Amino acid sequence: MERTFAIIKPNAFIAGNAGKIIARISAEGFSIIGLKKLYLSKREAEGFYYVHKDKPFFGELTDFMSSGPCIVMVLEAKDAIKKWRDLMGATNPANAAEGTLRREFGDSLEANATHGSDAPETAAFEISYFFSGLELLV
Ligand code: RTP
Ligand code: MG
Repeated sequence: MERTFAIIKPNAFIAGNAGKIIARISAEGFSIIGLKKLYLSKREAEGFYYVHKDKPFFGELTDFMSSGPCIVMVLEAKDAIKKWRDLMGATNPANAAEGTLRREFGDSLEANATHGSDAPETAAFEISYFFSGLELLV
């Protein structure tokens, strides 16, 4: 079993789609190990996305991520990192396959409904950024 870190981004939360996304996560066979609603500050969003700090979209990305509530989650499954990225679909909703979350709930490249870790090391950093060990007891 593997764990990954997931976010339901502000556009999906504000549109009222968080429940549908969580239902899909369960239907696809993930265990939800941790879950909470947060309203990130600009500073907190910058800390989370520090790997992108030199990218041209960093300012807009962190403005968007601090523009409304998010749901942050720890998901567990076999090959959870890849399984969750496959369920999300391509980064740009315009390129995401039919049946993926970003195709269904994404509004734009930035407001693409969900986030997922891209490797075991980033999953470990991202989980620990938002959750303590005590919050992840099973
Ligand atoms: P994520 O980290 O959110 O799961 O998405 P990802 O791996 O598919 O994409 P990544 O390259 O890590 O980019 C992080 C988020 O930044 C926004 N983005 N904007 N304007 C742009 O060119 C651009 N490129 C990426 C997206 O919202 C992406 O999810
Ligand atoms: Mg990424």
